[in-house]
Amino acid sequence: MPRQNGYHVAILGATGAVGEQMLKMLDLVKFPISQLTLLSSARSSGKQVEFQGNTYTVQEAKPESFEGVDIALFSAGGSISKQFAKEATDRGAIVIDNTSAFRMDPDVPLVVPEVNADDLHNHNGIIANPNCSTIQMVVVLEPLRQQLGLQRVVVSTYQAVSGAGQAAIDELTTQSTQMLNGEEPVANVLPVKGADKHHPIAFNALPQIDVFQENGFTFEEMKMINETKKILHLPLLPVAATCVRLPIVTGHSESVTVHLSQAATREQVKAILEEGPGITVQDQPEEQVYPTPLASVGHPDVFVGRIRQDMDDPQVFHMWVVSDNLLKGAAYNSVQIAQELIKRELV
Ligand code: NAP
Ligand code: 3JN
Repeated sequence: MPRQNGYHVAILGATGAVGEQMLKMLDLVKFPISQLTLLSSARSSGKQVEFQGNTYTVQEAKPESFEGVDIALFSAGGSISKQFAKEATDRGAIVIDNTSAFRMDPDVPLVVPEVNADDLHNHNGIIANPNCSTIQMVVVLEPLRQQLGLQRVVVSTYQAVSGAGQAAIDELTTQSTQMLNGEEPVANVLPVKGADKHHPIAFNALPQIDVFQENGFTFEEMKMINETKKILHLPLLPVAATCVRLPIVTGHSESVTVHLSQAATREQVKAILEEGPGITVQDQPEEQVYPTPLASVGHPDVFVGRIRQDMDDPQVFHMWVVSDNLLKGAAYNSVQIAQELIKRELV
């Protein structure tokens, strides 16, 4: 039975781009909250945050901060998750972690509720929320996997700067003004915080998200490849990804090419996607109806359009997949996981 008086929820990283949206999503779904604890670094400690008519004071995260917490939503970066996850679970909290710290750990379920909610039953205190680019793609792949089978996936992403946090949003704004004023853009954050060299993102496209691996793929690309296989329970599925950052504030877009296990028609694929949970099909190209990142902002769904059969292979389909990276890609997916835990009496 869900608890009548609700749950003690903590947000670690409450003052960040994702943390802010977590609060909005908890409010949107009317999450049953008995107590709310907002945590950050010492920098934001003491900051006041409004939620559902009450004012909360953000506190610096400490191990004791998780005393009595039922559900801890983590979104402060991988090293902070590693520092605090055990502190939280030892105190009885279930951690829903938005970072890559535990995603590929075989003991940690990696969950997109529309795809693999049953994996939640295997949790040992920590549940991982996948990378935003992975989430919106697997929501679309799963109904195709179920009905037509998957043989291969090739994706190119067009990612917004909010995926790289508040500092990247600020950098795009500042650089855009600088360039429109004819000044030299100052780059400090992208493509990777703390790198030796930075590139301007304003009026640009950066074919690097996160750090390069020895195989020439970036870590973001490897996250998409490895996480997709884990979530779909298809360890041998060939997946190739190219991840690109664009000067868009919010809304990730993806050009996805899916090789199905059998031939299908465009109408069949469209009908399957229209029935898919969490998907909104926007596909009337003759009327200029297709998803765009700007229109996706503030909506929890994954949008799909431009569905086309390949010119040479009737088993291959191309499509355009868009979602608000801070919502379904991060905050909303985490809150959905928390709702599923309650529904399945796992908390
Ligand atoms: P952000 O805007 O930079 O916010 C970072 C948050 O973490 C702030 O609340 C910050 O608090 C807090 N923080 C930083 N250092 C901390 C520390 N030592 N102890 C406690 N809190 C600390 O970043 P964001 O975009 O919200 O992303 C945060 C993390 O979420 C990322 O690093 C990533 O791991 C994950 N993320 C996941 C996805 C996804 O694809 N699912 C998407 C985006 C982000 P202060 O205000 O005190 O600095
Ligand atoms: O860049 C994006 O659009 C998504 C970025 C997500 C991100 C940013 C910093 C660290 C992650 C993530 O969730 O994969 C991480 C991380 O935890 O590795």
